[in-house]
Amino acid sequence: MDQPMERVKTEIDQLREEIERHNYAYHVLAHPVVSDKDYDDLFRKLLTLERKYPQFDDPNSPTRKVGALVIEGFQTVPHSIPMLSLDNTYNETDIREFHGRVARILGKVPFSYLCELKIDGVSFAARFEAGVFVRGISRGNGVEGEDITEHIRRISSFPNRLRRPETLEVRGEIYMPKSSFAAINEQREEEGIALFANPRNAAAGTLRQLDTAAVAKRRLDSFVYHLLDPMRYGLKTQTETLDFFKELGFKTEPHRALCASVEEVIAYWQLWTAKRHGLPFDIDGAVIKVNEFGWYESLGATSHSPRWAIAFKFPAEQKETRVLSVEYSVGRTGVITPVANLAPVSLAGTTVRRASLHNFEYVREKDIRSGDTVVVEKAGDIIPQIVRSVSEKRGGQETILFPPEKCPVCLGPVGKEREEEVAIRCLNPLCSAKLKRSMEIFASRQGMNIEGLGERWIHELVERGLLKELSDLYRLERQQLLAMPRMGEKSVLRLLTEIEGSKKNPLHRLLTGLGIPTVGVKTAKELAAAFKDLNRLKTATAEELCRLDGIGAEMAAAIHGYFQNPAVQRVLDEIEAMGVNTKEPIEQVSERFKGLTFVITGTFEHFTREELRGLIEKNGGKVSESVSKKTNYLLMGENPGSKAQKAAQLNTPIISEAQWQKWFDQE
Ligand code: 3BD
Repeated sequence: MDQPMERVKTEIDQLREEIERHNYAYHVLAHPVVSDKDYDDLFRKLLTLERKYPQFDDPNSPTRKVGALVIEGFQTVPHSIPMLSLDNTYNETDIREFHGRVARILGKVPFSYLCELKIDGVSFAARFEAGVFVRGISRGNGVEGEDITEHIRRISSFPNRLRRPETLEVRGEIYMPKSSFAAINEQREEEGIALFANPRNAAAGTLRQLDTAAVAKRRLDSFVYHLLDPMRYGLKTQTETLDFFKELGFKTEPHRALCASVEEVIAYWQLWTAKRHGLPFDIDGAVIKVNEFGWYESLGATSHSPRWAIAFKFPAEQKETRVLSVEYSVGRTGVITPVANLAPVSLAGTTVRRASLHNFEYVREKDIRSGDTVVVEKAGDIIPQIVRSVSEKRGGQETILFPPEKCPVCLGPVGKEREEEVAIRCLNPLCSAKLKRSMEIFASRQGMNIEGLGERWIHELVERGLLKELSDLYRLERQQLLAMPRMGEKSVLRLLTEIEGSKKNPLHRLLTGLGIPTVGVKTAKELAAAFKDLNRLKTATAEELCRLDGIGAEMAAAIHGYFQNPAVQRVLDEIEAMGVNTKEPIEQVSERFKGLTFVITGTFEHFTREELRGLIEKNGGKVSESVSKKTNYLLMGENPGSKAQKAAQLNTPIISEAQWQKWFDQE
């Protein structure tokens, strides 16, 4: 390598290392040491360098944590040694029996138990060579699993490079935090897609996706708890192994406890039976392991599980209550969801009053009736679920729930949008419930951020016929608002100012507020940054959309389909006609070209003209179409047109691609 290239490589390596350190501080220690802005700057700098110098590509670069990669299918990989199962118990008697057996076999030697929380996720194996992550495998049938390397790479807290160049294999659990699970299901309910039953299923579903970017988007996380061949690293106990993991940069579950007796083990299990709901992830019990590896051999294993460890599971918390009534609620996309109003019960730390019945398939399968006594449980310990109805307790007053024949809100027609869908929707595009939900999303903080325009006002305005579609918001008049109950001069003025002010929002807020299927804040920002202008985005093909980071084929199709809808096109035209900004402002990174006007001509080896325009504008310069006396530089590529002649006549300085690159290299 020549010297400048070596310098680039060193810079890339240093940036990767620095970003990895920040990732560790943020995702593992939960103690960020830099601001989001500084982190972002480092990340962008690395991205730019990696794009410019693809020869230094590395699949373990921190930039890959967020990069999209669609794999073609799953390869089957054998495990280096089979992944064992664990024996299960649910009560103290069984755990004493387990201890009795261990104590009998070990005789008089002193030993202790290490108690770990049992993460309710999906187990995996990960191999490292000289400190570099090389392969990740799902548990599969324990003997062989599927290659999920690219998925694991995208788990934020997972170390793609260890802090020491060790060659080793670890095993652990991939899980989805409760908060991510709740957010994903909320979105799925809105979209009429089947819900994940619990965080474990959601994690497993995410790992089965060919679009590996889903891992980053759905925020999977991991803990490691097992090392193959620990003696090779001089480790003698599970405690030491977990400390070793920490030193290497792995995330380990922090609530473990070393116990000297079976009484302490039982106390640990009782403690966590009570406290489990306070954790940010699901656990389904504790895993009790003999701490000293030295005793493993004499304890041995059955054909499928070791005799030195056992899973001590929690009973699931369930309660009986009554379905008082069932409401049919209509979402933004028209999906009609039956929701049960329950006699309040306290369950897993909160009072449960309502439970979604999801859809009418679910109601029919479980034969849940209004007035039934039902068993409720919390899925993922957050969302109350009706597990079953207690039909023995029926008194004859219960009513069977049928799918509605018309929309409960607008009385319009209902039906399925696609045959395979379970969701039944209101098909009336003018349904007021849909309009209200759309308005709420439009005005929301992450959307157009119209303060003061909440559920209540939207309800009033829609009921009074003042809002019939999104753009009507910009047609509201002072007199109309003053005629509303509890609306004084001041609040009317404030609301109108907020609405007027929202016209100046950047494009990404408009995109978020439109509630485009699959598009949240992050994707909206991505789309706005890439297309800059709603009119360009509207005409983008699915392939163009797919090329963006974080947008897979499914999302691209959904976004494209949305903009193809004539009703959507009409609403967007109306919004634009009302003077709402549809452009994303250019993000200024420097003022180095302030006051300078460039003209671009010809074709370039390393840049598209759009990219060059972007670079000039970001740095404060202007780009104009034709050369004049006001032109400061002509940026000239191969096969320039007549602009080059004009520049020569006017003595305009001409910059070649090589010179241009030098300008930027010297930074
Ligand atoms: C956890 C085996 C041993 C290494 C075998 C002792 C059964 C799932 O937090 N330790 C843990 C956890 C799981 C474990 C072991 N320690 N095995 C452990 C585990 N802290 N969840 N498991 N597994 C992992 C399983 N998975 C699917 C089907 C059958 N068995």
